[in-house]
Amino acid sequence: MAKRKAQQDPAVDQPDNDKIKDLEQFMEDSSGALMNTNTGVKINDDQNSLKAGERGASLLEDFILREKITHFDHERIPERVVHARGSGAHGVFKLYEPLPEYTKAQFLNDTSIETPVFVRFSTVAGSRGSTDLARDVRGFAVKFYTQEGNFDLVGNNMPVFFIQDAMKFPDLVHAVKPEPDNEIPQAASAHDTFWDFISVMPESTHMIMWLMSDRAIPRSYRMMEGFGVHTFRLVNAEGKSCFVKFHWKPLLGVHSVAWDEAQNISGKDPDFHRRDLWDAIESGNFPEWELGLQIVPEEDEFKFDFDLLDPTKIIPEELVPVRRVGKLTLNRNPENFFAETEQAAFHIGHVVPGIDFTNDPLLQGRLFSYTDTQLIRLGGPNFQEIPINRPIVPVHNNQRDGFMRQTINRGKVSYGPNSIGDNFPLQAKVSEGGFASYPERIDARKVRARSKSFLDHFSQAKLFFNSQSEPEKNHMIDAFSFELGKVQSNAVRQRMLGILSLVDKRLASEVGFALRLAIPEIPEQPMNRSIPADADPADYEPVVKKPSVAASPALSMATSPKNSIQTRKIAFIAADGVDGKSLNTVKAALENAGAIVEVVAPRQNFILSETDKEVPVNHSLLTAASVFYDGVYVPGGADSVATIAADADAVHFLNEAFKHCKAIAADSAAIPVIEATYFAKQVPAECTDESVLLDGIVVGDKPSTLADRFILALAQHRFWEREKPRKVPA
Ligand code: HDD
Repeated sequence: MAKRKAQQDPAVDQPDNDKIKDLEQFMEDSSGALMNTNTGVKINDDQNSLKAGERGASLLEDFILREKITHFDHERIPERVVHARGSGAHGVFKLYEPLPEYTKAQFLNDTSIETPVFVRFSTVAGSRGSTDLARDVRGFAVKFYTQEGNFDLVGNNMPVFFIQDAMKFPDLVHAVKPEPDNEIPQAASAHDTFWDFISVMPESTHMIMWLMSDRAIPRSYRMMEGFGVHTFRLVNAEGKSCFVKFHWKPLLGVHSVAWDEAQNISGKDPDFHRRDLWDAIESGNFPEWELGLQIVPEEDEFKFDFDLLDPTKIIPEELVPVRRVGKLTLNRNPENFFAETEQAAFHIGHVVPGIDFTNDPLLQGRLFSYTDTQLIRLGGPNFQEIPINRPIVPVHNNQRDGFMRQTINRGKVSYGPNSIGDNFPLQAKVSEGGFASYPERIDARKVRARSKSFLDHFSQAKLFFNSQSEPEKNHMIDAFSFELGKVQSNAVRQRMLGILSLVDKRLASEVGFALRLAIPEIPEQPMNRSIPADADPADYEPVVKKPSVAASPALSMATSPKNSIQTRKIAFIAADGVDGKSLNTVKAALENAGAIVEVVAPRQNFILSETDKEVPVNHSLLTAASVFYDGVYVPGGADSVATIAADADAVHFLNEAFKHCKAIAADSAAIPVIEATYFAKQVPAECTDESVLLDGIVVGDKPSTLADRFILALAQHRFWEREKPRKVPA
């Protein structure tokens, strides 16, 4: 275990691994050093440029000024065309049990290896400086530095995609990005061009259900699932192949925030997810996911009523269970955002022996796009030599030169075959770990076409909607109403209502109600716009099927385990005169259960308890907001209670926490504070475990019992039933 060498010493040990050791040779640390130029000349004056006299013009001769300004002028590189905003972290992957029957990949067979990883989470549509809490898909890209080379699993937090063929990717991205005439709106899909495109691309219907669900506004990167999306192949040592879908299952469960809350956080802390990930790792709360595999034997390829090659389809977990095979732990923050997170280059084509591709046409197009984009973004073909991208195994081949070449290749030979260099580097036999593509049989005509097996666009959209809890369905109705409400074109709105009516009548009619638009009797046939010029529309007619599985509990976040408050953030609202016991007993109990407690007071720095003890304050009501927390507690103490009850910001804090359906607790002595809130009438007359599970409001005069009940409430995450009256003025 080694501490990071960052200037700001982390609170906990953040372990080394082989990749970290590899990175260390490139690290620079200025502590105790004298300043010098890039050519190593010590700098005597970094304050003044060289001038012809004290008040004279600067001299061209000033190589120190020129070097400094030139470097600065070139500091920026193009942001990623999609997934521009992200955050990364180092970690390790540890396998639970060998999987030789499926794959020969060493990191999926040797349980003694800890494979180093670098993970980058991202939003998709927004620019580098946009908010973390946009309604959007989240990228979940994992680079495994295996002993057989790098394997990148470049996935998302949603298991399907908008389009079936990479040919449409630039169109999709042009539609969702800010509109080109005025570059509005930033990091939002709620605008005409996006919904115009979606309304004429029925294949996007399933993905749109995910995007309008709360999955698009996660509570934390640490509380999201991840998916490889496509069906990949695994290949074992005998050359036998099976199909696989990759999953990441977060050990903290899958949780989201409310949409109103997301918009609020976007203003108050646009770095909310980035900060959350960083802080969790700095404090030793290392985020964890289990790697899950859904394995389909090759002979079962056509067993399903959807095509395994269609990236708009999931394999319901009821049909093929997810087998958890190992654990990913993120245990180290980067030293430098640009060098590591920004320069990390992921590519779906980075595979190792034992993992291979399928003919999913979206996957196939991605195989081209990722290297191509790095060439422009990172400036040339040597981006693999950037420290974060280098494999932990040495690289030997005959590729040479190019911008910014780092490697000094010895000798005369840079070609093969050769005799001067004894034919080195030699090709590796398969038995020596050489990669050989899976020899899939292909016997086909060259065509531009879409398989008929890809034309069922609605049944899994229905499956997703039907699998949601009532509050989740309501949130989706609200999300569609919001997004289409921001659309100006009634024709686009109407076409979307037509599509929604093919998914669920209630969904369509409630969104139609909000838009005050009727659902078209016969939905316009949008496919007409998204077929080739000479195609027969009948060949592209969507197939309307009943889902083979009626509902899949795994698709609902409501089924996520609710037994832990690990890393949840709780605000204690207090002022001078706080009852120390009421504060400290509950604080200790919550911290003992793994939560993080912060004291929020009218002013910064500290408050005085009833017995004049200083209690540290983390935030004032000015710098904190209820949306940064998972729950709120108001301790007793007559003076504190009187101050808080009379403080409009404190009362707003509680009202807003109530509006966002969070657990709220108060010492019985703090009832005057609750009475000042909007929800005073909803506090149960008698507080029991049952009432707490129903309402999420805890009141009590015994701090230890109160703490137990508060923990029970916090573990539920949210009490969405409260949304029904929708009358909270926060
Ligand atoms: Fe992509 C970045 C995930 C389809 C082209 N993509 C990118 C990242 C993620 C994904 C997580 C960010 C990686 C990072 O953190 O650096 N992309 C997906 C998923 C897809 C998908 C899950 C569908 C299943 N992507 C997709 C298609 C294309 C691209 C069809 C093009 C044909 N994606 C790119 C890109 C990016 C990218 C332009 C931008 C920056 C980069 O690659 O490095 O090449």
